[in-house]
Amino acid sequence: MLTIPAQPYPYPLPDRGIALLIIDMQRDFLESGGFGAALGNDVRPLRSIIPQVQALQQGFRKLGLPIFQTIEGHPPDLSNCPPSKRQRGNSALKIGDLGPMGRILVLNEPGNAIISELTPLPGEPVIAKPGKGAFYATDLADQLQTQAITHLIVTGVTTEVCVQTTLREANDRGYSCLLVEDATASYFPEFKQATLDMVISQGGIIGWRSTTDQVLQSLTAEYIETS
Ligand code: C5J
Repeated sequence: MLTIPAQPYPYPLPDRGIALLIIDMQRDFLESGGFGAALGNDVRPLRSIIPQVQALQQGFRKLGLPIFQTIEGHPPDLSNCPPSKRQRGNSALKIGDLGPMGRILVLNEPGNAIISELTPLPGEPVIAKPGKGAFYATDLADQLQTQAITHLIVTGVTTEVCVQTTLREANDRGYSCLLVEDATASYFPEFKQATLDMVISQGGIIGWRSTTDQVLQSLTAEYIETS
C-alpha cells in the first residue's frame, strides 16, 4: 500500500474511496469587494493558495478521482440562518444585507459563487452549507457514502473556521482526513499555523497534514498504476 509523506506519520492511501474536498473558495471570502474584505480583512493570504488548490483540482480530474466543493450560504429568506449567526461580529454588513457583490452569504448572489479559477465542471458536486462545518444540515455524508469515500484530502478557507470545523466533523464520522497545508489559508496566519499544529497533535488527533506536491506525487503513483 502506498502512502503520502505526511505528519505525524505517513497517510495510508486506500485502493479507492479518496476524494478532494474544497471548502468555501467563494468570491465573498476571496475577492476585494467581498464580505471578508468588507469586514476589514486582507484577502491576499486567501488568494495565495489558489494555484495549489487549482493544481489539486486538475490532478484529481486527471486521475478520475471525485471532487466535492462547498459554499457557505443561505436561501434568500435566511430560513436556515440562526439569528445568532446573523448578529455575530456586530458588523455594519450582516448576512442577507446588500454588499458590493449582492446579498451577503445568500445563495446564487454573485458573491456567493466559487471563484472563476476553481469553477466546478458539470457534474462535480457543490454543497451549500448553512454552517461552518460541511456536514451540518447538508447531504455531504450521504453523497460520500454513495461513492464509498473513506479518505478526504481537505483544502480551502478559512483554516481555523470552516476547514477545521469540517475536519473535526469528518474525523468524528470516521473519515481519514489529510489537510493540505499550502492549499488552506486564513486571514490570520497565526490561526492557520495553530490549526495545522492542532490537527496533528497527540499523534494525529484529527488527521494528517502534507503538501500539494506530496499529495499529487503520491496519488499519481498510486492511481495511474492501478487505474
Ligand atoms: C467563515 C469560512 N470564516 N468559510 N467562513 O465565516 O471559514
